[in-house]
Amino acid sequence: MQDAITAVINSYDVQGKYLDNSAIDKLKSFFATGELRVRAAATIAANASTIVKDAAAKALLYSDLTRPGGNMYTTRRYAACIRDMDYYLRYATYAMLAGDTSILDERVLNGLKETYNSLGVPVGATIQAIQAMKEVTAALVGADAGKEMGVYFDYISSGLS
Ligand SMILES: CCC1=C(C)/C(=C/C2=NC(=C\c3[nH]c(/C=C4\NC(=O)[C@H](C)[C@H]4CC)c(C)c3CCC(=O)O)/C(CCC(=O)O)=C2C)NC1=O
Repeated sequence: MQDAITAVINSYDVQGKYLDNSAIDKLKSFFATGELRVRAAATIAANASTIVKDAAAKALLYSDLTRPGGNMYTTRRYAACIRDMDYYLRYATYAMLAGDTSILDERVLNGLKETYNSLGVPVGATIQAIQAMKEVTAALVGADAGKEMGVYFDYISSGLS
């Protein structure tokens, strides 16, 4: 896993260079948003189950998915879906704190699409659920932190599509 700082350092280290202005600007903007990121992570942690529940209600419930034949039908599959949404929220929050997407590649997206395809989990509906979490989260943490979280919800969505 990388963060915004190690990402900059690694890329300059392989070139054997000191940080230039563009690297310094990247670090400055990461540090300047540090307080915002930590506060957003705390708010999300305190409201995680509400975020997942509200997003599921918005995007998934009372659709064909929850009726017989749908991928969320039966308590086991319903619970697996809600659990997956919680994974996406938790890992998007880690990535937002780190200011880097590498944790999403390594721990979430690696092999996920293949798993979903083999189990018949609908990717389109999953992306809608992730986008609903993006909206619900932004309403909770405010526009600036919401935009920051949006980067990582979108990264998961495009990794799935
Ligand atoms: C931390 C990283 C991580 C992720 C992301 C993850 C996802 C993940 N979701 C799974 C299943 C599943 N995922 C869903 C999800 C859904 N079905 C729908 O219709 C909805 C659109 C959607 C919820 C938004 C369902 C229903 C299953 C069970 C499918 C089945 O067994 O038939 C499985 C198969 C194994 C299992 O059931 O636990 C994995 C590996 N596991 C991990 O360790």
